[in-house]
Amino acid sequence: MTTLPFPNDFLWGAATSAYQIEGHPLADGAGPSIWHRFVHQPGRIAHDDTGDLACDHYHRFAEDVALMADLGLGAYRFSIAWGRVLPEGRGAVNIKGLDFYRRLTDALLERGIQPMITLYHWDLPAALHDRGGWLNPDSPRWFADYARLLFDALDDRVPLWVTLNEPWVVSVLGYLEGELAPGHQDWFETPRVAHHLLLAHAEAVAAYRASGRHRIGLAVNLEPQHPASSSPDDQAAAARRDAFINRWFLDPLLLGVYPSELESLFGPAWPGFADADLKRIQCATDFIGVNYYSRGLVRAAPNHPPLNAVRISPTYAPRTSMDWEIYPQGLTDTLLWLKDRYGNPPLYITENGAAFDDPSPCNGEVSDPERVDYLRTHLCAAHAAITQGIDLRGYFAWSLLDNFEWAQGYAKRFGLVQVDPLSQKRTLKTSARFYREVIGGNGVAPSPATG
Ligand code: GBH
Repeated sequence: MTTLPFPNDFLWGAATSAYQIEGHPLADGAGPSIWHRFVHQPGRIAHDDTGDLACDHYHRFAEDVALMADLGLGAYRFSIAWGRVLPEGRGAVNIKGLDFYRRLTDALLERGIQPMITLYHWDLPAALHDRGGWLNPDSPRWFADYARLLFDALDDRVPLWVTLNEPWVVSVLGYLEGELAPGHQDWFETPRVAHHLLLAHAEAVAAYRASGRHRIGLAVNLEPQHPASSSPDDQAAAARRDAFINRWFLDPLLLGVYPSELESLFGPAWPGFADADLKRIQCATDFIGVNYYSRGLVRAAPNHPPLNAVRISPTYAPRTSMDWEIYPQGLTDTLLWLKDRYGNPPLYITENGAAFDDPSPCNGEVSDPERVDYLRTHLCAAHAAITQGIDLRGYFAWSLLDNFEWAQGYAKRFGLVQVDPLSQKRTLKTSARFYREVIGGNGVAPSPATG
């Protein structure tokens, strides 16, 4: 069986985020986040699950770093809870919170695992939300000040930084659909939040250029949008959704303009933005982080403003337990699209993975053949894009651990490692062993080896 080889210095990693794994969100003087508030509102989260304990990573990080070393990871992407470090979001520093991330970073480095730090994975300090949060025009400066603090504390040891995770999700699922914190449903707020997030990214990059010695980028969720039929209405709906999801943040960042479709979609809710802001936003980002899970199959839906389009679930196709279609070709297409549209930027796949209903452990292992298959086919898809000239530097599986899957709580499981939410016991899944082999061989076999 031939193995598809990856580039020599390719970085193999896994990813998590603070609120999803750490637990103890108020420990050691931390300030509450909008997520802490949100999960404690009844009915927001499936089964009213919370991140109060999550994977107890705050206390078990050493054990988890040992697991990472056991898998042979070369890198680990984690996020910092802003409110642990700055309980009020700005002002006084909480040294105990900062120390947690210092100890985690040092534990990784001792095992030869490169840290990739995400500064913002959705857990805005509640104190800042009370001042308007991302709607406040000062929010980019708050973020840059927080970022500078972390650069000063950790840049000597951290080679890769991500400013924001999925600003589209923050803007649209947090402020338009209300499925995620802070749970607003307001067309007028959404483009303003998006704009402040872009400025926040730009301000943090500018701060990094003044003192940072390594590389900084942005992580975006990308999903090709395909029409559900050949009808012109469905085709137009898919094109609208492509501008809305895939180009909203990358066009201004890399081309200096918002997609023109957005203004017509939002109509009176689109505020129009100063040229000076757009100049500032078009900043030299060192890499783009790609979070890829699936594609969208789109149908025109006149009664669904602002997009007048809905995503349908293709019942004939294989899907994960999130009901997302398994569509590896979309990863190849997405990576090639980035190369063609934006001039071959350096890329990392900062998230890729799947939720399945895993069985209980048997003989000390959890059998998850569907996840193995998902990883294998998506790694092959990434490899196909590499052979066509994209500049892919690394791959981070989502996720290291079964964790708190936001609005879905603990019911949806993305981990390479199973975590029993009661006993906190960690058990490797077959996919973890599969991934260890991929890392060890720096390559992937296109189909299961036989004999
Ligand atoms: C990621 O976001 C998160 O970064 C991570 O924290 C999370 O645990 C992980 O995925 C798994 O969910 O067609 O309008 O319904 C998820 C990115 C963006 C993927 C929205 C699904 C559907 C858009 N998601 N997308 S829509």
